[in-house]
Amino acid sequence: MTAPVRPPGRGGRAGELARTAGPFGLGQIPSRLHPEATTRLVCGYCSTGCSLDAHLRDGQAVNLTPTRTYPVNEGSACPKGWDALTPLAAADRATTPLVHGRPVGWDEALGAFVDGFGGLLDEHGPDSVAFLSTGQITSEEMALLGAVAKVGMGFVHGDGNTRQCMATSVAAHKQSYGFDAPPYTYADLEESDVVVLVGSNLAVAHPILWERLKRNPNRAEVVVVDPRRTETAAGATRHVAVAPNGDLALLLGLLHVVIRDDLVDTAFVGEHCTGYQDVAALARRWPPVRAAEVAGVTTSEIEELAHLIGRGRAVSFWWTMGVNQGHQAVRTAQAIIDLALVTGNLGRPGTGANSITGQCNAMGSRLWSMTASLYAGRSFEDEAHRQEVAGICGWPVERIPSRPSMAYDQIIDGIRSGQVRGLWVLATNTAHSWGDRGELAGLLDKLDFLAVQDLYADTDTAGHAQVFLPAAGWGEKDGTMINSERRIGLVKQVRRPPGSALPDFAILRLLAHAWGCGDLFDRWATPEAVFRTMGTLSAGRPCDHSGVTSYRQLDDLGGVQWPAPAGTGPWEGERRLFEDGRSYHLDGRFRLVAAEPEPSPTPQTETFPLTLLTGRGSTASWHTETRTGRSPVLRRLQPAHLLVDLHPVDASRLGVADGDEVEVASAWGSLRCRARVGGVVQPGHAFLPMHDAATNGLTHPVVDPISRQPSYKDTPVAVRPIRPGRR
Ligand SMILES: Nc1nc2c(c(=O)[nH]1)N[C@H]1C(S)=C(S)[C@@H](COP(=O)(O)OP(=O)(O)OC[C@H]3O[C@@H](n4cnc5c(=O)[nH]c(N)nc54)[C@H](O)[C@@H]3O)O[C@H]1N2
Ligand SMILES: Nc1nc2c(c(=O)[nH]1)N[C@H]1C(S)=C(S)[C@@H](COP(=O)(O)OP(=O)(O)OC[C@H]3O[C@@H](n4cnc5c(=O)[nH]c(N)nc54)[C@H](O)[C@@H]3O)O[C@H]1N2
Ligand code: SF4
Ligand SMILES: [Mo]
Repeated sequence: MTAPVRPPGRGGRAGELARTAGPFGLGQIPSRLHPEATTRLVCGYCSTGCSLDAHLRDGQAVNLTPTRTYPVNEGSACPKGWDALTPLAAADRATTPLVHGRPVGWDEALGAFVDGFGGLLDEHGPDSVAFLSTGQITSEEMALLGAVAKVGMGFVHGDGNTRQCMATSVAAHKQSYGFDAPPYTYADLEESDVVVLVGSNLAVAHPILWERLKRNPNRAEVVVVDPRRTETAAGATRHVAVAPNGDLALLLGLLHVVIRDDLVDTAFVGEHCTGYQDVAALARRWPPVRAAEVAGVTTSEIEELAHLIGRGRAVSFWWTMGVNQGHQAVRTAQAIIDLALVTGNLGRPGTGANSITGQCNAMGSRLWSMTASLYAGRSFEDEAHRQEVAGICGWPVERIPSRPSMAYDQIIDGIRSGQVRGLWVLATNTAHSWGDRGELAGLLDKLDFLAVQDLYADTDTAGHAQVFLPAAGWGEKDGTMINSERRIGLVKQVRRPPGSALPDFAILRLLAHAWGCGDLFDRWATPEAVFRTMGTLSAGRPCDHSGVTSYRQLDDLGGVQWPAPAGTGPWEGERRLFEDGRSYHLDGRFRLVAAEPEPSPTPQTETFPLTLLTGRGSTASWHTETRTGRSPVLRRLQPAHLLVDLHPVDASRLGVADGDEVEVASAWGSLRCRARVGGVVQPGHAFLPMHDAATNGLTHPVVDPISRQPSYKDTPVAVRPIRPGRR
């Protein structure tokens, strides 16, 4: 265990710093607004990573259009991208630091931060503090946050909203592929003849990827596995309306038929995989009749889909939150990987077991955020890994924690138990997006110290903070982000942040100096300097991008997919992993992993007979709506009210008509909204978008035991009509 770090002079320099250096901090974060009339930058919402052209007047972006020549989006963007400047220009942007809600200068806010966390560390040790970060700042900011918090200040615990989002894929990839490495390139969507989307509402959540799939010239079969008849399912050639959390049984049934009917690519399995016998033995116990019953589908759906997959020339599998947010999520993701491996669908154009990420820089957070792992997919527990990082960064090795962080849910548990007393929340809106938010609000108030760093001071989470630090947003700072297909793209400052708001990068540097540990990060003076260090840290790792040494080079290339090691290249076009059939495990083989399906830990009851699914509601809504909710255009593209989807059979049984006001209740809370009655959900199910804060008043904190990712798609609820006058 690393002893709490107490740098000499902590707290002593905040005032001095503010007096001598001003809010921009040490003069090292100059405004870098671009002189040319148009410049391009990747979008700051979803993980597709579209490029947008920013059109500038007097150095400030006044308009955005999709970049025509960028390999990702080729001239398209969704409404969020087109309108991304509006939330930045909102009149209610946070422009000044706050201490207990009172506007203060940076020096006072920095001092309060140092006193708050410093006091807790001194008195209660490193297990009393934690940070929660994000997939929505630049990789350089993530790297600096981890460094300042853990190496500089002595934090051990820090996790991200990516735990709610990507932890399952990370765990599945690591075990199956040997590294957290989504293997695909977007062109695979266009090159498959069978595309299987599991728990992914691509048309809403990744609309530009949906557009690319629609360009597939092979008359591809598009199969959507989703309990709901989503926009994506409606636009597919087949919809398999699986039961919630029924995917693992379905996948075992598919494997059963593939094995039974000799559709296994025995050469691929023999040369490149281990674990086949165990998986086959398990799959043999799941004949279609058994699988169909648990998965809530018909045996002929299983038989037909298995043959489609087994006979396909190039089959690609794609999954997102319908898989990742389940109670057996990692094993389900791995069953998808198994199916791809067993049928030899990896490493060729149009194939792959492909997890799509969510946030613009979720992929960056997986490599650089210093939360679940040490830089570039290293491990905190590995002495050699710590030595490597310490050597490259010039840090005393003992300052790097030698034990892993608590996961998000464990940090919340820690607050409940009184162990965690101080929390630093950066670019995530915990009080809205975490399950069982009714309890969470109380827990945030229980903290001795809460610091929040955001664009807006009125978020659900910021409302609980003692110290609020106003951040610059996407478009107001430089750095890089990594999209779902591993493409490192550039974001640029095309607007000045309002008031005294600062890029997170600058805030972190100010905090480090105020703390007294700034000297450790002397070499990390600019985002580009950090990017170069990241390149060095990545060298020799699967994510090696040491060949890209400047932002200019990245810009000229139109983004680069990792790996891009020094001495290789050029890296034009689209590239996939595993073309040589070798995994990142030492033996070069892919691991087939499987487990028996287990019943949901939160089954329906007589009191709560419906299954509530939650997820993305519209292309124009982003998560907790702090950004998209500030755009009049995007608001007009969203439903005017919170709507719960119900099937007509349930609606008529409950006496609810379309548009009626209803109460939705679970064991964790209740909300009021309007009913939308139609054929989107199956009988026995309900759906609510996560964009309204009330939704997570209903959900529970059950997590997958391996990834600790919450199961947000399976809450037992009851719905009842609210009759006017009878409340
Ligand atoms: N417009 C918009 N786009 C976004 C976002 C946003 O907030 N708004 N967020 C981004 C982020 S961070 C993420 S992670 C992605 C998420 O992207 P998606 O994962 O595509 O979105 P979700 O709606 O969360 O969930 C996908 C589907 O899972 C289904 N589902 C529920 N339970 C199950 C199940 O047991 N099995 C199966 N097979 N399916 C199930 C739901 O019905 C839903 O249609 O979207 C990204 N893109
Ligand atoms: N019930 C249910 N709950 C869910 C989900 C679900 O499907 N169902 N999905 C989960 C998933 S996949 C995700 S990813 C999470 C998302 O949950 P959150 O991360 O809580 O959602 P966001 O609204 O994206 O919050 C990001 C915050 O960062 C701020 N911000 C934006 N840019 C910057 C920046 O550059 N710097 C700083 N300092 N702040 C910035 C924004 O204003 C906003 O307050 O929700 C999870 N919660
Ligand atoms: S699809 Fe995603 S990356 Fe592309 S413009 Fe829309 S939000 Fe931005
Ligand atoms: Mo996400």
